[in-house]
Amino acid sequence: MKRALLIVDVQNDFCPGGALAVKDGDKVVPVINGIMDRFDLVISSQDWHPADSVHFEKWPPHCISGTAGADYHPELDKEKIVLRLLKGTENKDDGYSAFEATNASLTGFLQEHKIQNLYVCGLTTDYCVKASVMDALDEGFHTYLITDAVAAVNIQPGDDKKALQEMYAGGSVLVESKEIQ
Ligand code: VGL
Ligand code: ZN
Repeated sequence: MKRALLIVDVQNDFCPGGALAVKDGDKVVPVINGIMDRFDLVISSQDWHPADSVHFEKWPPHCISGTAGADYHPELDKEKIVLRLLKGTENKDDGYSAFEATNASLTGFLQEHKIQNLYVCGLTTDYCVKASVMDALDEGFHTYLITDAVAAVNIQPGDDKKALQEMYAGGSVLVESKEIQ
């Protein structure tokens, strides 16, 4: 069975020094770079907000389209990324899930490429990674969450563990990067 890697929001604003930095956000980068070769194809998503989004009533402004904060982390290996999904692009749109991208259909793309297994990693465990995993399950994909290739916002301590539990209860498989052969 063919498998794809979905890299969620590995962007400067979610990494140390960024506008919505999460602890150890940058630590996912070498892990992700190290596993890309094990997949039939690699897809990324980016949070890509307009400057005046309702999203910023809940969050400090971050990942504004076209800014340096919205760029991928500079060390992320971009060569293998064949589809770049942009989400949260409208003023009234949180766009947490990569399946809500407005420039392409992730479901359509995966179906076209006969991908049944989707492995998800990136930022952030408790928002965009979780939303993407839950949508992938709803769309009928065999869905895997790579536990050592994610980092969380953790507004409340333990939000990361709760998110992992929700993804597991929803039917996703929790794997470590070293288990992916
Ligand atoms: C995200 C909070 C706000 C994420 C995006 O990428 O997980 N979190 N916008
Ligand atoms: Zn956002």
